[in-house]
Amino acid sequence: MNLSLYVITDRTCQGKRSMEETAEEVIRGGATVLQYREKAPLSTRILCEEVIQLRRITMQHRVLFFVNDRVDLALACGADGVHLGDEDLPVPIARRIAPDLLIGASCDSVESALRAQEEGADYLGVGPVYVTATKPDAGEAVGTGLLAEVKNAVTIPVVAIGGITPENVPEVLQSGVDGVAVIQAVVGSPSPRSQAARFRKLLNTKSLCTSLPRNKEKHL
Ligand code: TZP
Ligand code: MG
Repeated sequence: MNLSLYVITDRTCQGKRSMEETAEEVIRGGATVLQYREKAPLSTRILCEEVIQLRRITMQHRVLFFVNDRVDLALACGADGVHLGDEDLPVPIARRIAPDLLIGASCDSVESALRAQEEGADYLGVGPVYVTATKPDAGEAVGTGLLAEVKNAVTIPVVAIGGITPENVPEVLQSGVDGVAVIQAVVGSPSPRSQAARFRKLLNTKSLCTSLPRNKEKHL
């Protein structure tokens, strides 16, 4: 499972590009995961149509596709996984509903990381590492020190998130994380494709591949 360049969609950052075009661009640039994240109050029908489109694109390019917050939508489109935070379904309940989905959990401390691992999460999103304007309620920046602490405390893959740019990627990678999750620096860039390629180059993805548990091997 290659979580190294984990790009998250954001309608408010993508400018004039459509969601589908943005997805194609970032994947062509080298994203290894696409996550659909939508915070606007759109109908479930619209969200469903969008995730189906993005699932089709990610299938074509053989990259992982995760849906933020919504287990129902992840199942509806046949996504590889779902990413859950504190306000979403608890990991054990999501696991019961969707035993074959990969489940990611958001964490901001060693305690919450250990709890999520114990509850059965397949990977962790830790942050915000740096100050970010993209998620106003993200809380205080945790810094790269916490990334290293979490990485040392857990055995599942860890993805850093929040304010990550090509400039700070080297510092983030020093913590030993398995990948970086990015919105603004890729989706909000004038050229999402070349910006993704720039990240990809800095990430040296071979060394960041993590093996999957046996029952999840159908996911790349
Ligand atoms: N969760 C923690 S920070 C964040 C999310 C979704 C936003 C990341 O966006 P950006 O633009 O890469 O800082
Ligand atoms: Mg959430």
